[in-house]
Order: sequence, then C-alpha cells, then structure tokens
Amino acid sequence: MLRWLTGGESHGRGLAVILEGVPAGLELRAEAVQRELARRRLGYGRGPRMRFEEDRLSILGGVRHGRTLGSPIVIEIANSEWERKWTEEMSPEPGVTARRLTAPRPGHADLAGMQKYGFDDARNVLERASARETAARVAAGAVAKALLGEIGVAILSHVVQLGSVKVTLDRLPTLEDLDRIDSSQVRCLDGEAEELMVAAVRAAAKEGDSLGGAVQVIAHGVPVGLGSYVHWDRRLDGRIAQALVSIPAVKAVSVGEGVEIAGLRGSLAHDAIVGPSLRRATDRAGGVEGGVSNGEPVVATAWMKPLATLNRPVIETVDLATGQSTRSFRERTDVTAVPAMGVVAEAMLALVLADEALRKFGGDSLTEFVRNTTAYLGHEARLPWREGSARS
Ligand code: EPS
Repeated sequence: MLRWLTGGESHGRGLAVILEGVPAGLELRAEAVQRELARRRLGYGRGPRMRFEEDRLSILGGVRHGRTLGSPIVIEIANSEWERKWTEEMSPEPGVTARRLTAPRPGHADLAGMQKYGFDDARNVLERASARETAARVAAGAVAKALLGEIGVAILSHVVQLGSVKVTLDRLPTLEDLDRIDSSQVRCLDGEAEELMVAAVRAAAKEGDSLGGAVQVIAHGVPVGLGSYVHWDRRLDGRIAQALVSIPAVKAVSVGEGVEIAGLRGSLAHDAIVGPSLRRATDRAGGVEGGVSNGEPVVATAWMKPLATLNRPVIETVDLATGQSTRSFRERTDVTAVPAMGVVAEAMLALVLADEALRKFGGDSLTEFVRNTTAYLGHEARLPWREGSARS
C-alpha cells in the first residue's frame, strides 16, 4: 500500500513529499513529474505568481538511474518566491513578523485556524492552508500515474463548469483528448463554452472578484475489484470523495451521475449488465458499484467554491487586534483555480487508485506487481462459467 505525506509552506523555502510503498523498478524521470507540475499551472485566471513561481524540482531519494528503488521516494519543490522576498518573513529562525495579518478573510481557513491553534497572525494559518501545497500532491500523483500506467490505467480531467457557464457532455473524454484540453485556456473541451468561461473570468477579474466551478476527472482502464463493500473505509467511492473534497476550496463531489440519478426512478438509474463481456451498457455509476470498481471508467466530478481571497475584499470581517468591524486584508490571488484543480484532482484520484491497486495486487518489484495484476485479470477476475474466455 501507498503512504505519502507533504510538508512545507506557500512562501517558505519549498515543499516536500515522501511516498512509501512504490515497487522497485518503475521508470521515473524528473521530467515526467515536472510536466505534471507545469500542467497544474495552466489556466486563464491564475494570479501573477504563476508567471514567476518556478516549481524547481529535485528528487532527493528513492530513484536511481531513472528507476525507483522500492525505498521512500523523496521529492522537493523549491519555492522561487522564498528567495525573492520571504526569507525574513518566513524564516525558521527566532524572530517576529513585521506585519501581522489580523483581519481574517471570510471563507478562508484564517479565523478557524487562528482560533484552533491560538495564533494572533493569520499568516501562520494561510501559509499551509494555501493551495500551493497541491504542487506536492501533483508530484506524488505523477508517481502514482506512472505506476498505474503499467497496468493500463490512464487518468485525465477537464473543466465542466466555470462560474455559471456549464458544459453539456455528449461523451466521456479519453486520453486522446488531453492535448486539446491542456491547450484550452481553461482546460475545457467545448470551444463555445471556453469563450464564455474566459469572458466570465475577465469580467470577475475587472471587479476584483473570484469564480468557482467544476471539473470531471476520469480514470480509464481501472481493473474490476478495487475497493470493497466489506467496510466503510474501504469503499472506493468513499475514498475518492474524501480525496477530492480534501483539495482546497472543493466543497462537493459526485461519483458518476450521482446527482442526476437521485431524481430518477430506479428502473432508469442503473447500468444494464451485458453478456458475454459483462460490461455495462452505460456508466451512470461512475465505474463503482457497492464501493468496488466494476471495470467501467471511474468518473467523478468535483465542485470548487469561488476562492475566498478577493482582490477587492467586500465581505465584512472583524479585525482581531481591535475588535472593530472591517474588510479583510488583501493578498495577491488568482481569479479562479478551477482549471488547475482538475490536474490536482487527477493526482488525488491516481493516489487513491494506486493505493488500492497495491493493496489488491501487491509486489515489491514492478515485475511482481504487473504479473499479479495480469494473472488476476486473466483468471480470478472471471467468473467460473467463463473460464477460458478472455475479458474484453
Ligand atoms: C494561493 C494564493 C496565490 C496562488 C497560490 C495559492 O499565491 P500568492 O498569495 O503567493 O500569490 O498563486 O498558488 C500557488 C502558489 C500554486 O503554486 O498553486 C492561496 O492563497 O491558496
């Protein structure tokens, strides 16, 4: 199984992630991780920091000559912002801040974090609550994606809503669509919607406001049998929902057409099982039934609230230094981070699926992991009466 932890603050020296449990022998190049980090910076509506923050990557352990060793993989992402202007303000050495932030931003972690940890400076909260941390998740997700790629799992995402502009889907995107998605200004497949989304971001930016939205994240090629119905914390859909809602500013998740089918009759809501392949005629369940992957694409949607940091703060708050009603402090910010959130959602889905795949198939070396997976798919994943026939 996969264990991973991230550390580091938004304007500190850098971020780090340690992953343990990746089998030995997996091809892993810094460029592949760097590529994913670059994808996370895409999207019209990101703030000025995305232009100069460099995501400087170093692999500190767990990889030799381009292949994993089976030991913990340690990745560091240095913040170029640190050197520019934060060495004093974010110094780990004893000292005091020159500028306490005392008027918490409504909707951000500021106030609850200050109350919980007993801080009188919101910077102690916002530095870690910042979505900068998702760069470390994406680095870990790049490793998980590489592992899943070895057993034929491919993950992608696209924006399905930005502000009030929504996309109507007529098919599930595949990996062949990814270049087009990534070259869209807002990571959206629908050209008409893209134009409206860009206009909406521009209008919100002009007014110092922010926008939320939604992304769909899809995993193709997920083998039958990941997750389990036997206990609440082993249900694959439950794990995916937790992983996606943990992305900063994500407030809702659905698996498959979970929201739409709640209003249908049962006779219309479920996916017919078709012989002899046992594939489903539709994928309303989003590839998970009873908490177990069913061999269809795993599909989830994550909804992000409009970012709480506003370029023109207008919502009432209280200055904790004076007790007076005021407007919150101003921080440089993005107008929207929905396009980037899709790339983070891919990483989180990859990390859950890789963990479940390792739990089911195990293996200290990549060869063992792939052999176990292949053997299961060729044999155990079939029902007894289908012995001898290949699963399509
Ligand atoms: C963020 C605010 C902005 C974003 C940052 C997340 O940073 P800053 O306040 O320094 O301008 O740019 O996102 C990243 C740095 C990143 O790499 O995603 C926030 O408050 O969450």
